Amino acid sequence: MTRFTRRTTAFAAAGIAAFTLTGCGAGAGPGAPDSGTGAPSGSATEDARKGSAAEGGLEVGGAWIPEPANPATAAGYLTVRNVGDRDDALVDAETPAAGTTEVHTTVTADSGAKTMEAVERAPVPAGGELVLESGSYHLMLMELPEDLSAGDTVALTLHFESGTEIDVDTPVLER
Ligand SMILES: [Cu+2]
Repeated sequence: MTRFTRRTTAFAAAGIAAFTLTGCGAGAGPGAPDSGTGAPSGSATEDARKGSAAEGGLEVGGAWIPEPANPATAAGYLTVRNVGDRDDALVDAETPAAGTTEVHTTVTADSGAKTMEAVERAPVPAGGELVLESGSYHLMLMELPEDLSAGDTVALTLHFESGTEIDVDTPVLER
């Protein structure tokens, strides 16, 4: 709990706006004409390049990282399908490609401004799915030791509340 609070504070100090515009894609809209429009469906070619893996009743698909506009941070998007009969939740993620990886959600303030917050769990209900995408839950990769470019592959490990761990090779793709 302490760690969570401290991270939230750190975001405020570092400037949430910068992350919002460059890290998450949460600010996609009129000012970002190149992002978002085809994201939910994507092309068949692009989908084939995305990462997938399965373990313990959980299936991960459509894993990808948009090539970061800001070299300091990157977002990770994927879908987790729970084909088991037990509720689960994504609680953590890690990769050698980032010093810190967090599970974030996107919140809309009364003003309409979108910011993001670290969460301790993102639910994956039995028979349901968790979608990590721009403007919603997503992974936040921070403190990148090296720049990520389209064509790179990131070894991502997802940790679930049930104890299940899933490794998924996640490609960096152009936005
Ligand atoms: Cu984020």
